[in-house]
Amino acid sequence: STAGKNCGSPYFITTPIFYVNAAPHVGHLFCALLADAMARWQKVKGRSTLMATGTDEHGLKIQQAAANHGVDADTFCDGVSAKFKSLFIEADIQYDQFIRTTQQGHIDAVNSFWNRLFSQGFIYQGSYAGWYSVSDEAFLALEDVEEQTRADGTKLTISKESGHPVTWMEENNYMFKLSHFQQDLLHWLKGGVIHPSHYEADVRLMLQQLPDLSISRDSKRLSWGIRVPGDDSQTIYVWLDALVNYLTASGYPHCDTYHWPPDCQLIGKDILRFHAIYWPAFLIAAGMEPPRRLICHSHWLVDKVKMSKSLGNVIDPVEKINHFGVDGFRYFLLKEGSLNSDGAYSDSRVAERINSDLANTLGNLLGRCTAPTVNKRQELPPLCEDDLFEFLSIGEREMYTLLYELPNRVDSLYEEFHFTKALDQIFGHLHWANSLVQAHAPWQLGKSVEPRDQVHLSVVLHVAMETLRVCGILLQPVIPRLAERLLTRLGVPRSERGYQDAQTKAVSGFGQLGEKVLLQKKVNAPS
Ligand code: ME8
Repeated sequence: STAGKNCGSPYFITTPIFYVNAAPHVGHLFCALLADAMARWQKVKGRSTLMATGTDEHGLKIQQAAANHGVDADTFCDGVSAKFKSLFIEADIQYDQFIRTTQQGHIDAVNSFWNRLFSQGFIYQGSYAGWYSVSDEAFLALEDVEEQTRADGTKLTISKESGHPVTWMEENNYMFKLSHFQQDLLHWLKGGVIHPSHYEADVRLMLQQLPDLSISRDSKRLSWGIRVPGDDSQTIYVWLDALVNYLTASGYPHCDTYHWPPDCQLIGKDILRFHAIYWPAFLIAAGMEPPRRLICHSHWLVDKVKMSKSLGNVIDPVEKINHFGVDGFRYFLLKEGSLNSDGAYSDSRVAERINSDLANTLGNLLGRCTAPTVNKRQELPPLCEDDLFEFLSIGEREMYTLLYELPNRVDSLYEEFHFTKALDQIFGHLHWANSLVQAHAPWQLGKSVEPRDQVHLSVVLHVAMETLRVCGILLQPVIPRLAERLLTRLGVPRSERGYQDAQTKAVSGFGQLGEKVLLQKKVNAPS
């Protein structure tokens, strides 16, 4: 386990900053949720965190979106950025920094970073001719585009990767000596920084052709952005501007002690090239360390195509949270979303997961162990180890012992963002505890006046409630409100909800149970 290491420096984790061309959808929430759950897990392990997110507000894509809405870019960005913030509040995303690329602190960081690249000799004036995708804000090589014939017979050139239309551009602008960094990037990759590792092969392929990169546009075409320091006629390429947000979040350039590099940068697989090539190359050029880990996740699909703002096939996360509840929706996304394969979104799947896991398995178990008819003294009954041998089978005793190793197993999985597998492990124990209760029928034992039956009852309740306590601690990053209600009902003090508490037996019990709660009510898919 990594608990307790690096207590001094915060765990620094970032999400991409999201374009404000349209309101947030489930894909954006998913990425922020992965970061939030990881940051919360670090806190459970006793480490402080710096979790940064934000909005990407400059560039042609936003300039055009504002124009289409008939409002000025400032007003437009304020409106959509606020929607991301309020989604994060609704979804209990606890960020420490929310960077907007239009804020002065970020503009200062970009200026300083540009000057640093320039003074190191990695920026020169040149000319660029090639394809550009406004939707991806990306330059594309000839082999990355193809011609498409539309239904009406007209022809259109599109990006092979994203399918978005591209336009030809020819301009004088500033170039970055990207070609210079092939060896440095290969060296960085050798450290196994890209997770899951199969994405590394994609990066190596991209590295085979590494032309210099245009990093500015004529201000007459791109006016919505940060001007090149000392040359107002050119505006900084939006990806250079946007990537620097991670430095802004760290305190750069004002603070001498900014935290660098990030421990973990989360991205969707759609923006791998920018984060695995341009970004580390910029940093190395500036004499700074590239990120320690780049975690790449897959996409949410709707009817088999990527959920995306430009396609308009998006699921509104605020609407879903209002319907399903915040914890239920968080649980579904972390249980069914993955780094490796695209996830299919469906309302009925969300309802199914909530009902079967949170209401039936978790909620029922709590109800059964805390019902006043069964748990008459409303406490964690004390346990004498010898009684375990008396009343539980070998298999049952083994499973109970494994409970205190569960935190370690879950830690290894959480650390790799394998939330699905970690939740499977946790719910494996909760299922088992339900079947233990079923098999020993405490409601029968509760009716008996025999002392032996009373001891038997204590053993079963103790083991089932310990399972709930340990699982409740481990579930805090995923379903924070529900875990809070569960642990409070169990009478677990706030100061005893950390990683180490989950690894050790509750010796003297939790004292008195808290007030009765309905943990999770059943839900229906919206019709
Ligand atoms: O690319 N499923 O912003 P963006 C899962 N501003 N995740 C998805 C998704 C989907 N269908 N769609 C988007 C940009 N995402 C740039 C980033 S960073 C310096 C600049 C998530 O608004 C995913 O994490 O297009 C993706 O990488 C991110 O949102 C990009 O959002």
